[in-house]
Amino acid sequence: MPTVDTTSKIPNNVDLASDRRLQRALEKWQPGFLEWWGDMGPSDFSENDVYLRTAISVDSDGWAHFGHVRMPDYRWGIFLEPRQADRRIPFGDNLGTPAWQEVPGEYRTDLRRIIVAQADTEPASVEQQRMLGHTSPSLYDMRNLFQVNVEEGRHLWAMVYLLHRYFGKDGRNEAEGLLERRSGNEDRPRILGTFNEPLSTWLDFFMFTMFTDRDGKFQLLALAESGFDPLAMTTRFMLTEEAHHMFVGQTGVGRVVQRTCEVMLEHPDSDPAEHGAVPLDMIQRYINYWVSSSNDLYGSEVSSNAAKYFASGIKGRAWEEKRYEDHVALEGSYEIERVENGRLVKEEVPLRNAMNEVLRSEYTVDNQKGIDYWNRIVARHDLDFEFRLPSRRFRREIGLHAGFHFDLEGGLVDEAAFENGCPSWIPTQEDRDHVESLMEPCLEHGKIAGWIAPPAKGIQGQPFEFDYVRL
Ligand code: BYC
Ligand code: FE
Ligand code: FE
Repeated sequence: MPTVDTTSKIPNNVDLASDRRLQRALEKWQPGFLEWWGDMGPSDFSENDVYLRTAISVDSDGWAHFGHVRMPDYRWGIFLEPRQADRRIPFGDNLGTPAWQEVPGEYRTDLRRIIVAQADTEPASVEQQRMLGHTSPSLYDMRNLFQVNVEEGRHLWAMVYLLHRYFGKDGRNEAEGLLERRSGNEDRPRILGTFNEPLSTWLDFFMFTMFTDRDGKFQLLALAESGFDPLAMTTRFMLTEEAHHMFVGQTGVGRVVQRTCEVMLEHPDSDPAEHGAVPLDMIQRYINYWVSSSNDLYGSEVSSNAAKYFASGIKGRAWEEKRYEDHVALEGSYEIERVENGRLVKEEVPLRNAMNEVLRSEYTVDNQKGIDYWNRIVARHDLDFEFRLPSRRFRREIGLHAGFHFDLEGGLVDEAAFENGCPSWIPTQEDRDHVESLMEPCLEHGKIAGWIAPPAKGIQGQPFEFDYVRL
């Protein structure tokens, strides 16, 4: 792997300087990116110094540099994990053959489609989050928001590099398209559903980084196994950055729960909402909303696309090499449930066709750990409440369960019962109004808004009072 070049216009460890054409093409894309960042990135705060980590190498220790920078000066770069010598395709029909260093013609369309879908989510999330800086509950949180934003910008760079380097003119066109679509726009929306939903409060932001960035984790884990080596190497490095995004979500929600518990103990006889906290059942409704939306991001339970991706070696399972023995997956089946004649029936489907559901199952296990973490916070306060994950069938718009109605436990219900249940299952307008009413910025050093507890510790050994953002 060439050494890391942090001084050129586009920092990289892919020896960009040796490929003048590619370098020029990316340098031509760069102003468009910066213009997009100016228009659609964090609203305001572009003149403020923010305590950010910047990727400067791919060594497992010391890959990041921490320091105050203005966001527009962030060094967005291209970093791939070092290539493993003699890497082989770890699954599918091409199992054991040398990993591809260039795109095989027969898989070109599928690979491009996957890379574009992945790429599209990155700027989409930045667009969704662009107004949140104005209502930050603390400087610490504001810094975390901006950290997530600049890194999603870098993930866009990671995918655009692949498009430019490996997909010729089509790839360059797709790279342009990524700067043209807009989250929530009627005429040119982002590709996947969740990435068009508004993120109007910090509670939504924490839920999103907990549950939607976690879809990112699992999709990236599946792509990190890819037989297309450059995709595997770039997603592996993206995963190291992703961990912090999910930390922001899990601890963010945890701190909201913590604060609510404190308020409940202080005022045992009244509604915590009256004291500026978010009631636990309201938090549960936000969980139900974002989990169900994010569940759709895995696609249909039975998918010939997924089977094809697995067969060709483009997209594997999470931890494919480490976790599984049978990497061909032609034998064996996977049990799914589907509605037939008005009731749920179990059905065995060929394993390859169920790969979306296999990934969604892993995701659900990971989600449950977050739920358990929040429940431990409640239990520490001796309060009687338990958070639960909604059923995977709840509120689905993609896949086998779309078009039917299910309750939180996954029981089939009719439309009337569903409509009846919704006010206690997903945030109501009153819930949203309440949470929105709490979104008063708190931007003094060492201070925090009343609806959330301070973090257990600061960033990179700094205290909570640190000047994470210089206003
Ligand atoms: N919304 O066979 P099916 C992240 C479409 S997040 C709208 O079931 P397939 C991040 C699908 O495209 C990770 N449409 O699906 C997080 C197909 O359309 P066409 C993002 C949807 O292809 C936070 C049709 O429905 N990465 O990184 O097996 C912040 C039926 O297709 C949706 C990836 O997703 C939806 N939710 O699987 C920042 C990885 N779901 O072709 C970043 C790349 C499905 O019939 N993507 N459809 O028109 C993929 O691997 C696959 O495209 C999917 C879908 C898993 C998304
Ligand atoms: Fe990302
Ligand atoms: Fe992320």
